[in-house]
Amino acid sequence: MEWILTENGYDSSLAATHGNKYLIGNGYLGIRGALEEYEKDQLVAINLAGIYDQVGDQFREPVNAPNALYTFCEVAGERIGLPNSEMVSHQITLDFSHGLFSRKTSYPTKKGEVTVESERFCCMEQPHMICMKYSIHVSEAMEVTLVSGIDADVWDINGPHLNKVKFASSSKEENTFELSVHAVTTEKKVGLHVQEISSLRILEDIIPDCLEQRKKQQYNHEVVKSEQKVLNRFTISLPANGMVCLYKYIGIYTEKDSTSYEKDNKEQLNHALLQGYGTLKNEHLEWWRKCWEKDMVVIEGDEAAMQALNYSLYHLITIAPRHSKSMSIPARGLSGQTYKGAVFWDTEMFLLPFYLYTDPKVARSLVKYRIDTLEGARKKAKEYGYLGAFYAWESQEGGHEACSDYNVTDVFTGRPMRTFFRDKQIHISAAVVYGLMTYVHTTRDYSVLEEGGVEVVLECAQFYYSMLLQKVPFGQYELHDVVGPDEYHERVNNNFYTNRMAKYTFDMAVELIYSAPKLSSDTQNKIAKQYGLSALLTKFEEASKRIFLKVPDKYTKLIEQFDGYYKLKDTSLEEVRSKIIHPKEYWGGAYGVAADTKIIKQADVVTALTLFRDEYEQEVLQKNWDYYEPRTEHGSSLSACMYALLACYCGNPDQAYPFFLKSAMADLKGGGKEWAGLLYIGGTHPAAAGGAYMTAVYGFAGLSIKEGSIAVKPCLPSSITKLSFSVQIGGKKYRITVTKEEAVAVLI
Ligand code: IFM
Repeated sequence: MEWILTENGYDSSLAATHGNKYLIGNGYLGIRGALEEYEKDQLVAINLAGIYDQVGDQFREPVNAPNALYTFCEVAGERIGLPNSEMVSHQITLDFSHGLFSRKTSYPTKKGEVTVESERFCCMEQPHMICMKYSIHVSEAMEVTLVSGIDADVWDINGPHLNKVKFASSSKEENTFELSVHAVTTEKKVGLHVQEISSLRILEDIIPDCLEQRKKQQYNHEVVKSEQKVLNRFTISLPANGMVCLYKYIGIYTEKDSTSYEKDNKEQLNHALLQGYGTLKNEHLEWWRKCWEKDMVVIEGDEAAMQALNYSLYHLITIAPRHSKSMSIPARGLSGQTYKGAVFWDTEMFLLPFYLYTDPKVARSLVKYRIDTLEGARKKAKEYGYLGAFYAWESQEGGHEACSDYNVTDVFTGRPMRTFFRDKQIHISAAVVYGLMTYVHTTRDYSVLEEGGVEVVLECAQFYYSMLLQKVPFGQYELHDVVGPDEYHERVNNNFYTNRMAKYTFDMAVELIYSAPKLSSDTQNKIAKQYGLSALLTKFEEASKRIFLKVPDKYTKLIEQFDGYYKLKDTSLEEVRSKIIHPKEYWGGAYGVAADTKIIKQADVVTALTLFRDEYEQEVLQKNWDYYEPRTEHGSSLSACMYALLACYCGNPDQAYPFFLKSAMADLKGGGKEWAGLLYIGGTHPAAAGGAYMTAVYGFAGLSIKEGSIAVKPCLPSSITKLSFSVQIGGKKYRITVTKEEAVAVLI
């Protein structure tokens, strides 16, 4: 099985898009699909997971490591490379079945044709390692200079983050060279070490059938250092049809990885050199082969859907924090610094299922991240005058809230706009509980509850309890002044989704209090001491019963998104779009084009109905789908999959299909919103990828788990004749096979 994405020809305006689409990564780092000669203007990034830095009062964001892939060539003293040189052909390729990026570019020069080829991969087994092969082939005899090293002048949105940059260089044995850079971040002075060992090979006369001739390697070598770069320059006289090839082994470590990080880095590279490029590549390919054997979703009858879905899974696999026991995934994966590298509700509500079913250790790490950041959530609740835990809307390491009160810049005035994502999107805490309890119910790994999970649930329930308002005439509990998933309507009362998720949180807290006797005596004592459990139980049971949930209208079967939604202007999406003055203007906020209309940003009521479908008649699900879909902009990549899922739950897989494809193709096709006001929000879309997976598994295969037993029910769209995949549930592995007529789950 081989899945290859290819782009022929060159268009410099696509550098940002290709950076995302051709991304490779291994969870520790992500490398944008940028060319080796690119510099920061072309958004080159080796984005590091979980290392954040703030410069002055700018947004805090993840750090991009010095770029050790930096390589180009010179002919007759002239630099050759894109975007500046004329070329005869150019191709980039992502083999996403094996996590391999490659490129091939031919340039006409005065001396003859020069062809540059490269291949790179991030080692999956050794997350600190990147390998690259770079070659220059010449058609005629000529002198070429291959320049390669480390560029510390990296792309930052709110940088620069790298300080005290120190370079070192040395020659190892024959034809092998070492370069390194050490830098520290601005805010927390975290040390970062990037090292490369490169090995040069000159191949002459490479006409087919000739054996590689390893003659004495003839070249001049010098090291050039500038303030921001350290480079090896190799000047070689190549005969016609000659080729020079550089193998680079790149290691990246930070002080957060180990106390002896520089030493560890050196050691892994020395070992890599002994193994050699071929061995490392084979190990890498084997890792992917095994991974697909386990995780591929096989779709018969619809090749495009199969490719798009597995491309989405490729992205989820490349950003999984397998190297950590407590780490989550940013909303834009490891594709750069957009959205401040922050973790949103995307993780729990959209990404988690894929990891739960394919790699529960990763799912545990995502859940543990929330447990370990409870302190940050407690602080945030206190800051707003509430009890319990209010998780960060945009969470960085330690639960640090990265979302500012002025998160968007107005395109018209250039002034910061007051936004309410940070203080009003309270549904985030319920998402954390949803993720944690889904993990527990699916894996039956109760150890996370012992390790702080119980506190997370109780504190989130406390938070909602402390926010409840009691309506005098009816005694119902309400949640006012919130922002639901539809961010275009701010500060609303009784958002249906939010209230339902708060109720869910109370229910989970009640469930845990009742099952407390099953926990270890240490945990029981700890929580009994910290919380008056019986008083909490009474409060939460009461809250769950009395929280106000809008009910479907008797005649229309519709559920109002929030109080007063029906009074808004009922206009069309086209009409709202026609009011836009600036292509990057923000649709929400005080003056947003959607704010006074019924046009919503993303699935809201539909998300709630998807999650709690069993509580409603099918007619309610369908009527709400029909009502809200034409009023949804799908301005967030999280939206389409919820419509796809609900359509499946209504028994309409063909209605679901285009929404499924939209999610699965979010990064293949691009075209998503790249700007919110003047804030760049481009990058990859893991939540859409996770949503596509959810649609296949929960929607088309109808997988559900109730009290530990699994059920499947076929709901395939016309184009798909058969669907099969494996899942791990409760420590057991199942192979699910779905045809139009039947769905079966077999224990494997
Ligand atoms: O979490 C989402 C939010 O719901 C809509 N805007 C983008 C965020 C990150 O994906």
